[in-house]
Amino acid sequence: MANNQISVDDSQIPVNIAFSKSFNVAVPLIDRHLDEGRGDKIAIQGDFGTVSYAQLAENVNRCGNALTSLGLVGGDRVLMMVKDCPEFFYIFWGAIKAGFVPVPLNTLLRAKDYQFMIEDSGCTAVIYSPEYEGEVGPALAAANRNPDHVLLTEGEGSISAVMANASNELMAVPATAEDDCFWLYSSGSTGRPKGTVHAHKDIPVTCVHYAVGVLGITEDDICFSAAKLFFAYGLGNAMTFPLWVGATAVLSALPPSPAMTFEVIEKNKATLYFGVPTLYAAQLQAMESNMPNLSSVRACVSAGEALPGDILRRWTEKTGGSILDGIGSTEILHIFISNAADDVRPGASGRLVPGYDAKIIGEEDAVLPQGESGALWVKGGSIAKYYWNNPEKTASTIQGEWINTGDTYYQDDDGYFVYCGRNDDMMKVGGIWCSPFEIEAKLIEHQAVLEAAVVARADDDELIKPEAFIIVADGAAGGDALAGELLEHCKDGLARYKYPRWFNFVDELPKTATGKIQRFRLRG
Ligand code: 3UK
Repeated sequence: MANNQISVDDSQIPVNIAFSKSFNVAVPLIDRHLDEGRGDKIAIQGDFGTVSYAQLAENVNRCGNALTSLGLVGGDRVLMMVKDCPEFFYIFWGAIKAGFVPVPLNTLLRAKDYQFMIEDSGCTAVIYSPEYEGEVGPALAAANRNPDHVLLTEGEGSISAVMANASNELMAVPATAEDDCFWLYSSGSTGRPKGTVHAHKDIPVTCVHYAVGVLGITEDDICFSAAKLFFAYGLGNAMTFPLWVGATAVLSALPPSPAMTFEVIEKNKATLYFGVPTLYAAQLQAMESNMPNLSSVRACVSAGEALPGDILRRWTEKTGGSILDGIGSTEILHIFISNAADDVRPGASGRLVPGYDAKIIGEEDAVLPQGESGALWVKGGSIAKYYWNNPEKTASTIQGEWINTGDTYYQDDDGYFVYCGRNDDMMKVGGIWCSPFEIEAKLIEHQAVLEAAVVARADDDELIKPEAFIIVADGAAGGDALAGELLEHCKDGLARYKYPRWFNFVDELPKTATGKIQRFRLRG
């Protein structure tokens, strides 16, 4: 292979990957395509037009040089609050190629969240799309440290302006496959989000194991992900996977909706489509009045939360196609248990993706026999190295080659893995983490609320949403009026998917002797 950076042992594809001693992942994912004659091929397309592999490589070099010219040094973190657009690619890969560590952040977050990440990461640079000024500006103003460089993605003084004056040539900074490469923040049930540190090699490992091994991705594919690039899911779907094989990524900065996804798929003739269960449910509903032409799509993928068997059944009825549900995580970077085109089990996450290993653990660390449910631990080459600034969490989650997913699973008689829920109180809403503690804290801010508990409840489509149980303060009255007020209160201060969908006013909340709310007793 060009650049002699990575070789795949083809006797054991897709399991064993050997990395050369010096390995900067920007070389096989960006530069290799020029050596392989793909310069004129479209790497990225969308409303902004097209970007060829040659243009991509040039802009990555310009961006790497621009960051260096600002004075960044090796290992410096570059926080990114960037919408899905070509600049996301330039900044992410420019940073990696020049020896810096990009940290894409969820663009749906609020100022408080960004403030924490600016402080926690010790970042040198913050780069953001102008759309997010309303949350990023106050976060920067409130933070207890000032990153040296704060730049917009476009306009005067932006990273694009610095890039315009930078050289379009750059040699990749030497690195090893195991070196820190990029971070993603992952949310926990209590406390703060955790900077999840990934190595250079983790990207090719997910590409080989899942994208090639399960999806059979080739350079003829056109990849469209409704999940944005800042999620590990979207980052693979619409960036690293197509860049691995020289395929085309389709980007849209619009919020995902049935209309938007149908239009993008039809217009771009997407061949691989990546969604989340809530969106598949909404698409099914929209199909009642407007049936899209999905004939270009050869595989639909779902991840982020469990895909209810009924949604899959209705999707097949309506479209004639299937949906491949698979479970992935930020820590393992992408999908490690999945259904496959020729092997779909509705209501199950599927089988191990070749290259990964799993065990289900019960009391006292015993490995449980097939059929019994317990904690799912996974082993594989793409697992995060550690959590930034958080040795305790690293030690309890990552043990040797194994990582605790935090999920409860069992393996059925036929070997399929079946999801049973989280081992903590966290919930996924539309595929995005939601902490009950965060919503409770917001509710308690309201003067009419004495105590609050938030739990996960399944809606009519078997999809999880937050439900609130409230004890009102003296002098306040529960009811529709207060519920409406609390709804606005939550929408005002929390990321927009985090508000409770149901409010219950109660006289007491179930608690342990030590006063801990027993959320499991509130679940319906
Ligand atoms: C849950 C699922 C049942 C599960 C992700 C694809 O979701 C991703 O990463 P996150 O870190 O969350 C991980 C957790 O989400 N989950 C994800 N997929 C499924 N539960 N069925 C599923 N199919 O609790 C897991 O531990 O946000 C998904 C690729 C990369 C990813 N990072």
